[in-house]
Amino acid sequence: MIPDSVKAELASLRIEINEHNHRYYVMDEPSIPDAEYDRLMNQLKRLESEWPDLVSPDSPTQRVGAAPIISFKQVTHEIPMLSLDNAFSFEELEDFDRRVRERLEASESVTYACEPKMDGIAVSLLYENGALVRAATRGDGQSGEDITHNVRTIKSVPLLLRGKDFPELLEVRGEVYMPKSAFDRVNKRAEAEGLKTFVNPRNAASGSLRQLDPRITATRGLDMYCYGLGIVTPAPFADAHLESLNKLRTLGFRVNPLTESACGVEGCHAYYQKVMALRDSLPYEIDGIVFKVDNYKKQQALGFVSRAPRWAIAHKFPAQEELTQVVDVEFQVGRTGAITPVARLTPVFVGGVTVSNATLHNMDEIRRLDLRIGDFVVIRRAGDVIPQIVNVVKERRNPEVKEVLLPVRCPVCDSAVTQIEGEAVARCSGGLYCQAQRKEAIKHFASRRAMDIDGLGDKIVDALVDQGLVKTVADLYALTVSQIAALDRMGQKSAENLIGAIQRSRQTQLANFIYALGIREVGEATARALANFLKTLESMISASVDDLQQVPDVGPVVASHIETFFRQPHNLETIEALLAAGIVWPEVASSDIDHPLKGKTFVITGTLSSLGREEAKDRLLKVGAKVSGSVSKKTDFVVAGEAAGSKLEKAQALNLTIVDENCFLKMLENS
Ligand code: JCF
Repeated sequence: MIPDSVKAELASLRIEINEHNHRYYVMDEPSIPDAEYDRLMNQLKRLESEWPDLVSPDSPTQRVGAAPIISFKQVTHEIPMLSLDNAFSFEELEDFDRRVRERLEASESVTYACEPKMDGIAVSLLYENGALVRAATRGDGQSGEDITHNVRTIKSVPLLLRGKDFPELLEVRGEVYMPKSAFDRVNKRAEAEGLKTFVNPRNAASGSLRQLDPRITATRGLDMYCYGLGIVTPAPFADAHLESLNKLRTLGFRVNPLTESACGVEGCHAYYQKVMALRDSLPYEIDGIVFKVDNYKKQQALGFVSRAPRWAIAHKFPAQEELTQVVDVEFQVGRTGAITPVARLTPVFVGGVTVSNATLHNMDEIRRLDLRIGDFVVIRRAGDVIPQIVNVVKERRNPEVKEVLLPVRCPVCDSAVTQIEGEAVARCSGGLYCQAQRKEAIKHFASRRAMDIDGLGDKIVDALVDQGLVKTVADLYALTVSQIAALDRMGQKSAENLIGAIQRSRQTQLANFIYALGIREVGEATARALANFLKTLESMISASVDDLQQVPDVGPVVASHIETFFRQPHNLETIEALLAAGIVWPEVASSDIDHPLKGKTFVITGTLSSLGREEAKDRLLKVGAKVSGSVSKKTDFVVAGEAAGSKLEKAQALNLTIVDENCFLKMLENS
């Protein structure tokens, strides 16, 4: 006999935990500390292990995944699960709206429900008397696979409906998806374990739902947004779509908060633009917008054509993935001699631009992809990130494909290519003898945050090196106006300006000079630390690896790069020539007081009115702070200027400290 007190405690614990789950996973508003939640959960687990007969599939303890199943059962959808017609342009959307109005004989604008189109897997959830009894994939629309065991592990899917006001039989449909953060985590783990990675979050969601063992699914961080109904008994549930979604919210379902109504095709178009601008900052992938005629009577009047309703359409965004062919793989030589394979592609329009090259990073990446020249590949460009090759379409490989081989000699200077055991990158051993490395070294030397030689662009550096006018960075200071004026597309005036900029660059700072030398792994922050700590160039040149490691942030690897650099006679000769050319810097102040912002990481977003972004960055680096381009949990402060955009939103989402310009200036002064 089970005591009533146990039954009562179990019931009350389950209700309480379900409530916290709902607040946390559906509403995004945690109501109690994690520790308290864990105590409730542990108490429930303890009772259930004492009274195993009382474990029910609705219990919140069952989310971690029950025992594996043997195979998937087929289920028939009482009401078919439809797909959506697509529109690929505003014109096609207008055509859709015109057809709707004609069929409805509507004289006024139609009210549409708008929502992001999730890039996931359509799933049906069936509730009997408020309890989840079945979850199924869409399949072919008529019948799909029973995936109840896996869907139970998705924390935001209610196992029991909230409240009492629900129909006896209720089928809710929606999209199960993998958030971008979960996708990154899952793939990182797969890579670390030497397993196959997923190509995109959609495939990852699909693969995770099609597991026989729900304990695996439970680790995949899946989530779900609900967007519609299937069978409902007794009907009706509501009079209109948006009203239904609101009712679903009260029953405990997650509905996309960006869902809203729009008036006519103009309203739809504005919504499309708005969400497209948000696309990259959303924590999940979407591939368009779904528009639905809101009113159910009107939906009914419009009916269906074959597999899709006439009352809904998906307006697709430009694709972020496309198929193209690798026509060649070439090797580029960087400033430090790193040899990087670059795929030359048949040009393809993807993510809003035409892409004809994609970096392959290194030979390991080529092996990982198993890529051959001539292969068809999926390339992906999301937001403003550089295009990536996601995978090779092996099915389309023809026998003529060629293997990619690492060149044994540098494609630019013919020096030997070396690869250190255990390192992914191969390098040209030519050093500054290699024209490619020389060009990159000069471009780096002249760059804004190094010697800041305004007007010495890539094309001019290429020409100066190709014509033999400049062999080392010191040669820049011997250039004459007439030599530069003689270059292609260079006028007298711009030649004079460039010579002026070169001369002006002789007044510099020790930190800029050290950074400009282009020592491996000595970035701006390290250069500044070296300057502040060692004070003079001489002490840096004579420092041992041990001395160098006394400098903050300098570890054994960087220290040995620095030492090696100063042991090369040609580097010392170049430095001597630079000093002889008149490069000077003020003595480094000996008062090295700690600024309160030292070591803090900043992200600057939007426009600042009283100082440029570069200047703001300079001033932060001077006090020992770090400046990053992207917002993350590690960011200490986000400086938000005028018209700050997605970075500000992300900072708000992460609950970071956000400061305005005034506050930022005060922080800088406060030393
Ligand atoms: O987000 C989606 N992928 C999505 C798919 C959203 C919807 O509102 C849908 C859908 C497929 C069919 N609605 C229907 C009727």
